[in-house]
Amino acid sequence: MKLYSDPISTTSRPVLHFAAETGIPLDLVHIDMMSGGAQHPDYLRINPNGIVPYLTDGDFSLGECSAILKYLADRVASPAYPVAVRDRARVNEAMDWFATNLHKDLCVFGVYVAVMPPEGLDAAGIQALVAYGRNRAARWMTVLNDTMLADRDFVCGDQITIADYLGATFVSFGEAGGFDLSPWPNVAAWMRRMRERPGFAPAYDPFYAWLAERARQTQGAAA
Ligand SMILES: N[C@@H](CCC(=O)N[C@@H](CS)C(=O)NCC(=O)O)C(=O)O
Repeated sequence: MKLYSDPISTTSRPVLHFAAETGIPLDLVHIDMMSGGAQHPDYLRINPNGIVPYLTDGDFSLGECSAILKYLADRVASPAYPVAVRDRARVNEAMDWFATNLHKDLCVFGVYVAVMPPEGLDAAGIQALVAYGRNRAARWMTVLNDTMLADRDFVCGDQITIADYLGATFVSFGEAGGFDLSPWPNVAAWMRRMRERPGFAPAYDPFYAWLAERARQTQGAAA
C-alpha cells in the first residue's frame, strides 16, 4: 500500500501514527505541501482533490484521513476499530465529532484563521473569527473532558481506538496554535498518554521540528 502524505499535514499525522503502531507496511510517498506538491499536476492526476493523505492499495484508492484509518484498521483486523455494531458506531461517532465539530472550531477558526488569515479581513475581523472558533472549541473541550474522557483512558473506553489517533491530531494542532488545555485536565492527561505512545514521536516530530524552524525564522526576521 502507498500512502501519499506529509507529516506537516494535520490530517496525515493520525494515519502515520496509527500505521507506525500497528506495523502496517506502507510505502510512504512524501508530498511536500510547502513547496506546492499537493497541487502538482502529477499528484492531481492521482488525487484530484489536491490534498493529503491519500492511500492506494493496488487498483483501489482512498482519500480522507478518517476513511483511511478505518480502511487500514479493517485491513489488519485491528482491535482499534471494533467490529461489534454498537462499539463500532461509538468509534464512528467520535471520529465524526472530532473531524467536524472540533476540527472546524479549534483548527480552522481557532488556528488557521490566525496564522493564515483569509484575504480581505481586517485585524478586528480576524480576531472576531478566531475568538468565535476558540469559544466554541472550549465548549467541545468540556464535552471531551467531562463526558468522552470522564472515566476512561481513551475516548471510547479503556482501549485505544482509531478515534483517539484522529482526535489527538486536532487537539495537538490546537495546542501548537496556543490553545491551552489546562482547564480540561482529562483532555491534558489523555494527550500525555497519546504522546507517550511509541508511534507518536515518529509521526509528530517532523511537524514539531518544522514549527520550531518556522518560529526561529520568524524571530530572526523580526530582530
Ligand atoms: N478532509 C481531508 C482534509 C485533508 C487536507 O485538508 N489536507 C491538507 C493538509 S492538512 C492539504 O493536503 N492541503 C493541500 C495544500 O495545502 O496544498 C482529510 O480529512 O483527509
